Amino acid sequence: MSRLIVVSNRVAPTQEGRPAAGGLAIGVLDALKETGGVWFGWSGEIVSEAAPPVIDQQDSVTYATVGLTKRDYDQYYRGFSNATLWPAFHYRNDLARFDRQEYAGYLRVNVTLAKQLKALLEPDDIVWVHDYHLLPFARCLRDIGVTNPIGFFLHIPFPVPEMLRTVPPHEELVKCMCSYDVVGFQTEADRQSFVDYIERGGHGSTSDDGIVHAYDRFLKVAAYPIGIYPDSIAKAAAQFADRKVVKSLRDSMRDRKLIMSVDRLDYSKGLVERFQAFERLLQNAPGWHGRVSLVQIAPPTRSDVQTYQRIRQNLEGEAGRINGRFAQLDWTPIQYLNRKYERNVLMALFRLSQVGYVTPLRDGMNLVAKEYVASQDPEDPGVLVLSQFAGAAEQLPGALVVNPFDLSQMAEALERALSMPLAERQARHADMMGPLRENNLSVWRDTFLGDLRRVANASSVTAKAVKLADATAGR
Ligand code: ADQ
Repeated sequence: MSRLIVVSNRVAPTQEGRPAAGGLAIGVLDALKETGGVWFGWSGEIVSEAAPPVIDQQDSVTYATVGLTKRDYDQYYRGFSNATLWPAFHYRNDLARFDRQEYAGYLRVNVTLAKQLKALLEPDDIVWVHDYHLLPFARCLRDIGVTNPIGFFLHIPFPVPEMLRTVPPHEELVKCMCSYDVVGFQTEADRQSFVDYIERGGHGSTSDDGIVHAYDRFLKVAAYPIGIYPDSIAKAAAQFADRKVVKSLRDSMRDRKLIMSVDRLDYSKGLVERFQAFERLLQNAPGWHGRVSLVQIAPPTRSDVQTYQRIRQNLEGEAGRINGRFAQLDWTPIQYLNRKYERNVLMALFRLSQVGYVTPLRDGMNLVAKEYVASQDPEDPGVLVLSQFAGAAEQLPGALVVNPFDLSQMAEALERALSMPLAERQARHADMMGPLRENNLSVWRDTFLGDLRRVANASSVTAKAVKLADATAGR
């Protein structure tokens, strides 16, 4: 089988800082180990001048990492990726800024990385590129003569055309995306947005089986919702129940109910609205005073991007205000913890809680929602309150789905979750575990790579392309 080459902004993507045992890293690593291959990307380090990749061979997997100069980091990562694309793709164009120099830096880094990767490529390798930092990467590889099959998976939402058009180089970016052979999105809605942009803008057409013909290219475009390994999460959640931090939270709760939220500290996660909806619950239902607490775990990320400093201040302000309004000597309504926890400990904390409160304003998938469900004790499961704007909402039919812009609805859902009878909780949990098992992380990876390999084997895409081309030419 041909080697797999994985390209992502960070190698073994960390939630900024330390190696993640997170879903993506595990899923991709398994595939790399199976076929052998290379994981290529930024090391996370800032260097004084650009240098060739550092190679670290571990069994069949080669890690090839490069540093970024301060200028590259500022323009490519902190600038265009995280201050333009991230907010706009999460429908926060009010927070997005565009700077031509930063965009030039984004393209420059993509070109440099592509050149560095080319030196490591063998003729029958297949290349799998991840996320918004690398939208133009295939185009950069094609420009220097690389003809290997290249696939792309976008982990964040793809916005509707009107929103995408707020990013000034939108057309160049979409054109670049058409240099891939397979483009994957988290949800049907994201796929539809991409296709709408192409079709309504008159840039191309789509066939029924998801082959897009645009800018003289044929590519397969589909939704590949990312999954988790629910059974290993369930096992870890049970095994880590007697860790000190888990026990001490359990002891401190006594017979109080626990609502649990875990996110990176990011404005897309809807944290302020979430606190305010909890406040509304306490305001409308005084019977819950002293009987329920919200624990929010949210370690800071991208803290050198200005909007991220503001969200932290906002959130701390809100937690303080709400606690000031309702706290009693022996009860703090909101515990806001600004730090990371070991992954398995988080799963045990999920299992301890009666409600998983996951209400992003916009999210590609949101793995926390899936992890919360998988962590539950099937005999006595907690209830998931989930935003309709998380990709996960398409797949978790047993959740109480809410609109995170409607504080009253969220407060009502919390109350319903806190009071839900056991039989209903069990039924809802079972409804979600089935789809989580059927669409686990291996399915995500294998479906995507299966499609990409079909392209490699002179494939259905090529055949389709010829057919489509014939049809277009009226033959
Ligand atoms: P994220 O925006 O980071 O990911 P999410 O999908 O929820 O969001 O993944 C976060 C991961 O980090 C989870 O596995 C979670 O357990 C872990 N995590 C969160 N807070 C933590 C903490 N305090 N300590 C330790 N671990 C923590 C992006 C997209 C998502 C998409 C994923 C995967 O924004 O929409 O679901 O990629 O494709």
